Amino acid sequence: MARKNQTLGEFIIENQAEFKYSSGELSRLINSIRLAAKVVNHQVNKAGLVDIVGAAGETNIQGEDQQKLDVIANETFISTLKNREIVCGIGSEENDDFITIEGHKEDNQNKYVVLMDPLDGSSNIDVNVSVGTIFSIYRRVTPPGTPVTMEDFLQPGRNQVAAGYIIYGTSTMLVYTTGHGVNGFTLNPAIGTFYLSHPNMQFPKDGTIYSVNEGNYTHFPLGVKKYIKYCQEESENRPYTSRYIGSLVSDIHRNMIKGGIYLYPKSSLNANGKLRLLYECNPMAFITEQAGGKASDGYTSILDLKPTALHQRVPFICGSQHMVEKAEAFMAEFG
Ligand code: P6P
Repeated sequence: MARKNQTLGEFIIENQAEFKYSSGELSRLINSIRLAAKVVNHQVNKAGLVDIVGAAGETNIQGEDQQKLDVIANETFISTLKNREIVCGIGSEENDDFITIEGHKEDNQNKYVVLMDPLDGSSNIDVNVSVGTIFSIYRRVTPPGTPVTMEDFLQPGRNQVAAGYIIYGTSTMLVYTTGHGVNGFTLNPAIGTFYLSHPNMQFPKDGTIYSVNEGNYTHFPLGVKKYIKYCQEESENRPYTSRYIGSLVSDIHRNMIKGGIYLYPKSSLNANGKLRLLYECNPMAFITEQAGGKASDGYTSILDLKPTALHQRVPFICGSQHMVEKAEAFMAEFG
């Protein structure tokens, strides 16, 4: 039961019975993410003041310049998760391969793998636009005590036991689900405590906001072009409002509160779209569905896709159920 202004710690304890595995494990998992989120929040908030903004000089597997905060966020979450004796492996946007965590005990009985985008939207950092962390949690499928394998990471999104995001915006929020609805917690930075501010978040079934990078319009499939024109034409509650921050967490968080649709479709420039299935689309799809919304690649539910590679990309359409269904109808008819 969610009570307004409950702390995240109280909420986890009062709701851990819902978690079908050992209650203490969930608490330790979410608590480690909570701690890392506070550390990263502090770094993000001071980015403009200290020379940690701007490219770290490296590039990640995506071939994107690694911003210094990307590196800091990645290292913060990895070290925090390693020290909790519960995670046996981590997959991150910033690491080419997955990380195996041996654990301090002889027989590593750690049962969870975490996939994450430690700082999504990082290109926005040096222009002071909100960014986010996205995480996805699975139980390993290979036997505890043996080295974690790629099979433990390439699970369909339907298998997630928890997923969430942290949005470092005008306030810092942690939003997550363990399969029993979605709850949002806002950080009081003065005392470093997350308070339940958005209990039982629900995606409105309809909305009037569409989020897509229209600069790619000419490269989109015909069905996507037709849907965008549908959003723009005068009729009943249209034209819709176009809102695109260029930060996945921010765009979807806003749409979940106000109603709306986010699209990153395939195009002649990106045959599979841009977003990564394992640590962007799956966790955001789990949250979206738990909040009553819909998420697909235009044809198949994101959560039903069978992953084939750690960093694979998929087309992503996510948001208010009726808006996603309308976009899917155009794509079914026109491709
Ligand atoms: P584009 C950020 O790089 C990101 O992964 C998402 O956060 C965001 O929605 C999208 O890419 C923006 O991509 O091509 O429109 O700049």
